Amino acid sequence: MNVERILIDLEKKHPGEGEYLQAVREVLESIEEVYNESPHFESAKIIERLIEPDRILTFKIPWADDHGNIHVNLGYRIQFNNAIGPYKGGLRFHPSVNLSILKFLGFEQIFKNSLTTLPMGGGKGGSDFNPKGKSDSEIMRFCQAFMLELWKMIGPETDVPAGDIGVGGREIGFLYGMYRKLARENAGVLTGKGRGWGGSLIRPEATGFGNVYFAKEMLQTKGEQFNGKTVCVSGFGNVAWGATKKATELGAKVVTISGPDGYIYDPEGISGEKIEFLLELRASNNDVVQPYAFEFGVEFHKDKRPWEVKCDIALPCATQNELEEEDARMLIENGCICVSEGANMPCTPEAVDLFHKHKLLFGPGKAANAGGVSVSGLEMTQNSQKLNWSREEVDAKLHSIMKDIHHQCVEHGSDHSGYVDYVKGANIAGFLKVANAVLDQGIV
Ligand code: NDP
Ligand code: 2IT
Repeated sequence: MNVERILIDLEKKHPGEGEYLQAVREVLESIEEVYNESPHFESAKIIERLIEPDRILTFKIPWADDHGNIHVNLGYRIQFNNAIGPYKGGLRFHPSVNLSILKFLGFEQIFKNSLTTLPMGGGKGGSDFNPKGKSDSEIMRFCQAFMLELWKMIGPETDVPAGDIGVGGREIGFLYGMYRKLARENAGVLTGKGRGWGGSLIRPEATGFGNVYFAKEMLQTKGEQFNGKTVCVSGFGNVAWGATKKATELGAKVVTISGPDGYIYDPEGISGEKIEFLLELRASNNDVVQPYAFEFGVEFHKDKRPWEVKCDIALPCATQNELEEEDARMLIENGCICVSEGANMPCTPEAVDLFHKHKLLFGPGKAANAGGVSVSGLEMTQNSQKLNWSREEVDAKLHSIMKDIHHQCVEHGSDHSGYVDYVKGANIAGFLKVANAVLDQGIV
C-alpha cells in the first residue's frame, strides 16, 4: 500500500473533504505495516473497498417553524460498511454538518464498532439543522420530517441510528414515534430510546463512563488511578456529563467544562448537584456554559479552551479538532499524564504527535469513546430478546468491553520499550477484524 498515492487519489475524488481525509490518513498510516505483511489484502483491494462508503443518501427536509415560516435543511445517512453487522452509528444535528464531517465519523465508526466485540457495522448521519433556540414543537416537527425520508433506509437488522451532537433522548423519541407510525412496527431500529419503550439503562451515561473506564485501564499500566487526580473536561453535553460523573465517583476532581462561549473553572470540583446542572444547561438549547459560573460563583473564561488549566488527566468531550498543538504543549508543560478522547477526533494530528513524543497515555476516540455505541449494541440485544437488563448488568458488560478494547490496543500497539501507541493499536485491531470479514465474504 502506498499511503500518499491513495490519499492523493482520494482527495482528487473528494476535494475539500478535510476531516474525512484526516481520518483516513490516520488509519492508513497506522495499518500500513500490517497491511503490507499480508499480500492478500492488497490483491483483494481491501483499502479501496473500505475507504468509500457503501452508499450515501442525501435528502431535503422542509419543515415549518412556530410562526409558519418554512425552512429547508439537508439530511444525510452514510452507510459505510456492514461486513460484521448492520450499519450502526449516530445522527448529528449541527449547523456545521456536511459530507466531510459525516464521512469522517462514519469511517471511524467502522473500526470503533469492530473494537467493541459486538456485531455492528459502521454508519453515520445527520443534518445541518441548528437546534439552538428552537422550541420543543419545532424540534419535533423537524425530527418527524427527517424520519419521513430516513425510514426507508433503516431497520433493526439493516441500519440502526442513534444520537450524537444535538440528538439526545428527546430527539430519539420524536424520531422513533414517526418511524413506528410509518413502518407500522415496534422494532429496535434506533438506540438511545427511553427506558419505558425499549431503551437500555446506562445508555445516556455510557460514552462518558466508558471513556473513564478506558482511561482507568491506561492509568493502571503506570500504577496510577483517578483517585486524587485533577481532571479537565471540555464540552458540556451528554459525553462530558457522563465522564464528569464517573471521574468524580472514582475520587477525582473535575475542574472545568466548556462550551462554544468559553470554559468555566471550578477549583472545588464539579460534583453532586453541579453535575446535574450540566443536563439543565444542555437542555436549555442555548449552548452556553457561562450560566454555570453565575449559578455557582466560579470563574468563566470567555472564548478560551480549558487546556491552559493545570491537570493530571484531560478528557476532551466536545467536538473534532478542539485540542490543537499549542493546547497539547500547555497540557504537557503542566504535568498532564493522560488524555482520553470522549469526543470523536478532538485532538489534531499535531497534538497527538506531541503526546506520543512525550510518552503520554493517549486514548483515541475510536477506542476511548466506544462505550456509547457498545451500550447501543447491548440495547439492540435486549430489544431482540424482548428483555430489560438491570443497571448493574449493563454497567458490568460495559466495563468488561472497555477492558477488552484496552487489551486489544495493548496487543497491537506496544513497542519494544513497552510504550503503547493506542492509536496504532486501535486502528490495527479494528481493521483486522473488518478486513478479514470482507475477505471471507467475497467480492460484494
Ligand atoms: P451534545 O450535543 O450532548 O453536546 C456537545 C456539546 O459540545 C454541545 O453543547 C456543543 O455546542 C458543544 N461544543 C461544540 N463545539 C464545542 C467547542 N469547540 N468547545 C466546547 N463545546 C463545544 O453531544 P455529545 O456529548 O453527544 O457529543 C460530544 C462528542 O462526543 C462528539 O464528538 C460526539 O461525536 C462524541 N460521541 C458521542 C457519543 C454519544 O453517544 N452521544 C458516543 C461517542 C462519541 P454547539 O452545539 O453550540 O457547538
Ligand atoms: O460516535 C458514536 O459512537 C456515537 N455517536 C454513538 C453511536 C451509536 O450508535 O450509539
